[in-house]
Amino acid sequence: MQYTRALVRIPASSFADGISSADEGLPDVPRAEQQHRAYCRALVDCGLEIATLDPDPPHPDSTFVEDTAIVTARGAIATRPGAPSRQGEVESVVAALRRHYGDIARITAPGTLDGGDVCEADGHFLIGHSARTNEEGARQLAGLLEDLGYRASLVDIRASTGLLHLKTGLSYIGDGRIVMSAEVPRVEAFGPYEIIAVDGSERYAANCVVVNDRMLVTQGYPRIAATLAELGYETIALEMSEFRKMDGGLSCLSLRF
Ligand code: CIR
Repeated sequence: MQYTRALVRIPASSFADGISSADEGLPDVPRAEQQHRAYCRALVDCGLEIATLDPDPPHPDSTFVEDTAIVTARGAIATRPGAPSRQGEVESVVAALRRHYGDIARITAPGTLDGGDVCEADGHFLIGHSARTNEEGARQLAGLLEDLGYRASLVDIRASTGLLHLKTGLSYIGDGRIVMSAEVPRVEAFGPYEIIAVDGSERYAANCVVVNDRMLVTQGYPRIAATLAELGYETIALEMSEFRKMDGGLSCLSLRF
C-alpha cells in the first residue's frame, strides 16, 4: 500500500520513566529527540506528510504512537493498551486521526490490545496474543477488521518471553515476505509467506518498516542489511539506541496511513 501520511509524537522529557525490560541503561532524552528527528526526516524522504503531536510528559511511553491505534486504508481503530500507564495516550491520537478518518472504532474493556501486536500483510492481519494484547482484545480487533473486509489470524506469542509484541519479532516487507526472528513461533498462519530469518545476534533488527519504495532499518545490523540489499530493497538505516533501551523499535514510532 502507498502511504501519504504519518503521525508521530516527540519523546517526552519523562521518556526515561517509561516501561522497559531492556537491561541497557537509561535513555538520553536529547539523543532520543535527535534520533526521532532523523526518523521523521526519513519518513519525509519516503514521501510522507508528517503530523507531529506535542510531547506528553504524563505518559513517558507516548512517543510509541503505534500502540494506540490501528490504521488501515479502510478505517482506523483505537486500541486499549495492555499497560494501564499507557491507556491515557489514546485520546489525543484519536483526536488527531479524526481529521483523516470518519468514525473510529474502539477496543473496549475487558479487551486490551497494543498496536505493536498487529501486522498487516496485504490485507491479512496477523494479531499477536501477548502479555499486552489479551485474547478478548485480539478477537475484538479481528471482528472489527472483518467488518472492514479484511482477514485476520491470531498468533499466540505468550511463550516467547523475549517478545514484547508480535512486531518485536517480525515485519511484513511486501512481496509475500516476512522478516522474522527465531523467537517467533512458526505457526500455521505464516504458511503463505516466505520467511526471511534474522540471525539471533541481530534479533532487534526484525522490526523494520517498508514505506512506499523504501525500507527503514536499524543501523548496526549488517547481516540482515546484506540480505535485504540482495533481495533488492532500498534501505534507510537509522540509529535507534535510545528507543531500544525502552523496548521500542522503528515501527512503534509512527502510525503510517
Ligand atoms: C512499552 O513497554 O510499552 C514501551 N516502553 C515500548 C513500546 C514499544 N512499542 C512497540 O513495540 N510497538
